[in-house]
Amino acid sequence: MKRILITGASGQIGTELTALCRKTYGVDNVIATNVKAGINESVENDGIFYSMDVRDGNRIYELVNSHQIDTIINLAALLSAVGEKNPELLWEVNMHGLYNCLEVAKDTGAMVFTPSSIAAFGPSTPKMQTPQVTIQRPETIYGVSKVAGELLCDYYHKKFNVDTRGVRYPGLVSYKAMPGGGTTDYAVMIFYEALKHNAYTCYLSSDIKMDMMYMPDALSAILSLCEADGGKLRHRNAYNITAMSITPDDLAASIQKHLPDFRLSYDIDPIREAIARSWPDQLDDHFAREDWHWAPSYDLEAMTEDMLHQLRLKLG
Ligand code: NAD
Ligand code: AKB
Repeated sequence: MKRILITGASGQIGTELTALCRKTYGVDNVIATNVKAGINESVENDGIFYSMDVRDGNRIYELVNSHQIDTIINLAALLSAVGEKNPELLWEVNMHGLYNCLEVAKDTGAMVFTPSSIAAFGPSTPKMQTPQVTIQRPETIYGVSKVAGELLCDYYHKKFNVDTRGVRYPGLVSYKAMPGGGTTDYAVMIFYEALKHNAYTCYLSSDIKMDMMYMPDALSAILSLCEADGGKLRHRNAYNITAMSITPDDLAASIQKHLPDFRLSYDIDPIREAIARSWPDQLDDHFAREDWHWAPSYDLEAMTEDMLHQLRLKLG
């Protein structure tokens, strides 16, 4: 049975991953941590939880050691939009946090899973069928941290034999926790606003195409990759994965099938618009499909139907 430590457990992914790991591996085998408490009731009260700043390597070591952790899932990070407002803090959290996890793993033998992102690509990357190995010259501090993180994980794997694993996530859509300040957040907000006001004003242009994924697929990717036979992994960091490639207009049309009066308007934010335009339209994820049987369950229509259903229950 795995013994897992999750950093950044109170965030959009961590909220749901913590619950799934507790269910899959047992409540006592999952240690949830976040920079501070008081953010997320279920993460903090339904199992073991500690305050832990990923910038504090000694604290990570202490918890990994005292709980005999064999898998560190490092989710603590600042995302693309908030990162542009505070690049220094982003570098501290995203890079030093990852470095600390890798150092602890080097000393203890733990596996490290850390997500990269479509943000690891930039305007000179091929936009369609973006290859697994290609040009990576991002223009955000978040993207720079993701490329550096991918390389650092490769280095620790080759040099110190640390079992590093990762995926390049697209924008993630979910209903349990709010997104943490990224460029793709519109794809979550649109559902809340559709149900509350039958209208949404999008900060990206109608034609901006990006990869997206529904949270259940994102979570199953983590568990599948962490359970996969390491000998079969041709890429340590990080596998391209995607579930759909959509524009705000595509998402609105899908919502209109359930809410015919829903209206989408636009008020462009030039910063997030520029970031989104610099990212790929559609990733090629065949290495993930071949190496560890990646296959998403939700397309746009299935995601829309479930999001609206779940949010109706949540919002009452
Ligand atoms: P999030 O912003 O929702 O959650 C991040 C968590 O980290 C928050 O709970 C925050 O409080 C915590 N945190 C911040 N600073 C910290 C510190 N110093 N020490 C410990 N914890 C700290 O982010 P998320 O969406 O859950 O993303 C998790 C990972 O997945 C990140 O690496 C992100 O880049 C990656 N990712 C997310 C998406 C997405 O659409 N959500 C897409 C691609 C990649
Ligand atoms: C963001 O928009 O910053 C994230 C991501 C795609 O990494 N959702």
